[in-house]
Amino acid sequence: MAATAMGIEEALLLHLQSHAAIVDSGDWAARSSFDHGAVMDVIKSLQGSGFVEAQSIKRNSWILTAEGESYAVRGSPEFQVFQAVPPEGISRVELEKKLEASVFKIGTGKAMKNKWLESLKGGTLLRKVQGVTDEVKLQLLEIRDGQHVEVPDNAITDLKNRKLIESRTWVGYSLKKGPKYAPKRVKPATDLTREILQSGEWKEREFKPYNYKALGQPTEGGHLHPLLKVRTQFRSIFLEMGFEEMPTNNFVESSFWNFDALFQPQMHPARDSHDTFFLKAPARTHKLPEDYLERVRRTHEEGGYGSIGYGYDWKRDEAEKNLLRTHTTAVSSRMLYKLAQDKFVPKRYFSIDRVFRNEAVDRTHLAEFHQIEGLVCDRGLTLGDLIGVLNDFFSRLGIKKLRFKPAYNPYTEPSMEIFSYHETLKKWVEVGNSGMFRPEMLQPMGLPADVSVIAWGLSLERPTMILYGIDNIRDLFGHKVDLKLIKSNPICRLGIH
Ligand code: FB9
Repeated sequence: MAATAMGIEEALLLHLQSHAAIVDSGDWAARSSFDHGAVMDVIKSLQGSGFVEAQSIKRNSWILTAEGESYAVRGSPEFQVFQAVPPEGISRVELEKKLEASVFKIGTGKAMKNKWLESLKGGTLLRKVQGVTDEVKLQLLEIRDGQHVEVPDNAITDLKNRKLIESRTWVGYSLKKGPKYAPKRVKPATDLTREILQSGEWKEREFKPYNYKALGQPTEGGHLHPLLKVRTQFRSIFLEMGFEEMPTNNFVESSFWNFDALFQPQMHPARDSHDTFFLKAPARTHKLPEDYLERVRRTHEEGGYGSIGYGYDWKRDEAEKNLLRTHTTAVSSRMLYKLAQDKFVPKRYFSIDRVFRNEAVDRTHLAEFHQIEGLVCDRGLTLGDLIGVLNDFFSRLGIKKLRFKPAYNPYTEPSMEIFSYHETLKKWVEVGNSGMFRPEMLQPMGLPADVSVIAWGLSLERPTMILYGIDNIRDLFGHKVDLKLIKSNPICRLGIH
């Protein structure tokens, strides 16, 4: 009978009113036909509020396995076999037909061992005794009815080895009145309500003590994605270094600003759809600064500003093709062109935003990532200035030791890959790329001849993966992001190694 906790509590407190103790909660529950599990919960709660004092008692008991249950009902396999052997004997084949496979197999073996049956030549089975008692079934029934004390230990061992029974540790309580015992428990009030005040009940009512250490309701707040946390840190480093953020709110760009303005030739492999996402609609852009475009054409075709150019036939319609920008350097070209339109002032610019490359997806590459780019535009800047600003920038990331490896970019000469020794990974990690923008890029824009621009770039995903110990970029981006990581991850400070 499913009794409520309240019913059990009252019965239990009432019982203790007239009895010094309840020695065994299991027996008491059985006698009071309460579910022992429910009784245990009530005892725990009464113990919690001092109404009872309870000691846990353990008892090892045996319960029947499913196989044991079936034999307790239908008899042990050896007994079933014996029953199935007629006094005149029976062939194994015939006998097998009469019994379940497992019963036949186990039972025959056991019956032979018990010298209940004998096997004649030719395989006929014959009874060796008139009748047998199915001790095993009786023992199983004893155990099932909790009377395992009646079953001799060797029989218990035998039943256990035959996986017909398995041990169970039964846990119960022995309990007596507690310091706060009362025949009826009035739940202490948790709130000083208007009713309790008006009724004056507050005078005698017990109040639940305030748990000042109680943790408030967890307030579900928003969480910054690790990428955005690291972006915030890169932003503050750039701003502290006096850089201004470039507007990057245009994923769609023209080939002109993404490639041509950067003196990247129209036959460069990066400019075909294997590497770049071109747009079907709007497929082309027509708003390009005509005079500047002509200078770009001439520079690609025949050079100038000390350059021989590429000497190929530059096509306007190639430059008009729209694409998803492959680097935020496209934004840098727009900003440098704008800078060249007014009276020159030195500038420090940075950008952190998405770029798109039609690349094979693998552990560290997706078709899009966030590029971080910095550039310094001033008169007479040298490679030394670039190395200087790189050391300053990366030192603020906690990356002290840098090494530079000559590299190639269509829009910078000289160019350098940047490496830093990663203490925990115990190896040199490529942490970015850099260079000095070519005069073939800067001069057509109209920047003064003595102005040079040093620039560098890296990704946001790589440092975030390293900082958060994320091995696969797919765990960082998209629907597979592990929200727990987002919710639980601490702010991993850049610069702290
Ligand atoms: O981010 C990269 N590596 C990196 C950066 C920081 C970092 O921090 C750790 C906490 C300590 C760890 C690793 N890389 C650039 C290097 C490699 O991962 C590289 O394999 C992958 N690169 C991306 C491009 O992949 C095709 C990272 C991405 C990248 C590469 C170059 C640029 C920007 C992003 C650039 C540039 C540039 C050059 C000259 C002038 C202007 C811009």
